[in-house]
Amino acid sequence: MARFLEADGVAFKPYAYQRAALSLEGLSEDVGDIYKKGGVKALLEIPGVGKAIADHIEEYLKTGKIKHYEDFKKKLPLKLDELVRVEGMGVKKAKILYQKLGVKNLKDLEKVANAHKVAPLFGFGEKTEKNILQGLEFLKRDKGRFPIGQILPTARNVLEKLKSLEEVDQISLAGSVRRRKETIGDVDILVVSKNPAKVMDFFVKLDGVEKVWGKGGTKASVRIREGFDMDLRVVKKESYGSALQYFTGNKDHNIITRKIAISKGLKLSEYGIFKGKKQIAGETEEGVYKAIGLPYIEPELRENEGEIEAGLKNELPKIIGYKDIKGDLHCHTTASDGENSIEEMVKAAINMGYEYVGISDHTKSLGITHGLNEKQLLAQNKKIEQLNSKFKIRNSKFRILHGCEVNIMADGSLDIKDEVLEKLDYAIASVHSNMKMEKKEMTQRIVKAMQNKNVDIFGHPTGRLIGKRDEYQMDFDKILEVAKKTGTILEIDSAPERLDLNGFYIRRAKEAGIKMIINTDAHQKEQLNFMEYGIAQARRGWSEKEDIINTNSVEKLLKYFK
Ligand code: DGT
Ligand code: CA
Ligand code: CA
Ligand code: ZN
Repeated sequence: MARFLEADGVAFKPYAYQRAALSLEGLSEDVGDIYKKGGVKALLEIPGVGKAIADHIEEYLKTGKIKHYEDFKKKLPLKLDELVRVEGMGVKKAKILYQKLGVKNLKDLEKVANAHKVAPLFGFGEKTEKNILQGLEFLKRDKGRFPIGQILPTARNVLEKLKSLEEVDQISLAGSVRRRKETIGDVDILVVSKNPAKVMDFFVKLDGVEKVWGKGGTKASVRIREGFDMDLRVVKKESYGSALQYFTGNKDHNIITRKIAISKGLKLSEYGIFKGKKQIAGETEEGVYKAIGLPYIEPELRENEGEIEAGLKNELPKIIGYKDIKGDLHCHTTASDGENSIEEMVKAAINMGYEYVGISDHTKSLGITHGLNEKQLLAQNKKIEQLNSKFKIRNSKFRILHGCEVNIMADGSLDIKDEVLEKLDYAIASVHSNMKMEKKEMTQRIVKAMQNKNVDIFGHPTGRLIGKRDEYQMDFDKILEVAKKTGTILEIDSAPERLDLNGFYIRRAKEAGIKMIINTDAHQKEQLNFMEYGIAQARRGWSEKEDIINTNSVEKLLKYFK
């Protein structure tokens, strides 16, 4: 709806629909259940959902359709969702390409761009055409994989449903989801049951299953409504550990563990570890690793990136735990493009069990987010001071920190004056514009920002958007060197489409002795829950608690800032 309204040039409404969509995505409860319990009135309590949108939701839940939306689709028969996935292709461009060249989908777009028909159009040009072709290339490369943030909630949902079955004795996610890889091909689930047939039947008939690719005695594979596949395997109790080890992977990790078993005169398979015909391990994963002389290896480390060698030498890191984080320092509020007030974000942070939260709205040069100027930042600072004094009066140790997400301009300067940044507890500096600079220029730009004594954190350092936009060109080694020299903290942004830094870069940063912070970049209170995705990347990057500064108390945390 947001896209169609935008294509029609309607003001404000597209934004309202987008906010509502974000809000619905972030719900922990199914919107159908909310409606069943409380009707339209309950829908209206969802942040960002007003009367018109609530009515649309009701219409959809009742009829499976929204007439307004169907009308739009008839008027503009485009695969808009698909087309706007191409970086640089907005809704308005898509509409023009449809009207002038009849472009309806990605295939058409590729055809006209290759035929050089896009550049001559008014408002397009050579550069846009080139960007479109690049964007199309990118999409092809990423085909068929989903960001983990899109997968994990649904996978857990299915897991819960299966768990409710009496016939399910043990259950776990396996495969790349269990390893918390940033993108997932398909979801693997492993079950122990004495009645596999019953579990299989239940699985293929789950609400949301659209296609059954196959169903055998102990294995079934389905496509679900969200567009991805799920594999379910049922094993016997005595094989659960070895099957879990096998189906968690990754493949290369498995190949090495098998080789080690062979070198010890053993055979490792998904059924267990065998000495001749006798099974000596396999009921638990710990037992499997132990039998081949290894300590337990956390799933996030199982990528054959040195974890087996480290395990053999007993030098595996003690990676950060999912409960080690004490606060979130990248939070947007209604002051810029966030969905919730400071008070609401604070309340949600307290509910997460945090000791502190940092408010970091966008700054002025990012117009579309209503970024704050100096005056507004100072006013916000006052407000936060007042809120903090209330905590003190109530004898609460909870603390609100005040920062901002300041823009790094093309020349490396910041869009907020130093004398104002100085007054805040911290500043995150991020690149949000001019992302197609040459490597040398971009590196210089970031280096200059990190050298500013008011820049404490470098936000979402590589700028990539999963499946949408490549990282910008920069010399990461140089960035690490300057981060070290200037004491700049690198951010691990947990937003599922960012995961930036990712495990690969995190490990390099750790090895360079750089401290990091895991933030969510939340634009609404529910998104504080993204934290686990960032922690997962930190774990995949071999980070320990000491590497991540927001595992500390607020006093110690503040010492890391310049
Ligand atoms: P994905 O689904 O592409 O995100 O990645 P995975 O790792 O979940 O891969 P998937 O679903 O094809 O297989 C699940 C696990 O099963 C995989 O991590 C390791 C194991 N596996 C699959 N094929 C093989 C194989 O040919 N050899 C060995 N040793 N293990 C395999
Ligand atoms: Ca998989
Ligand atoms: Ca699979
Ligand atoms: Zn940002």
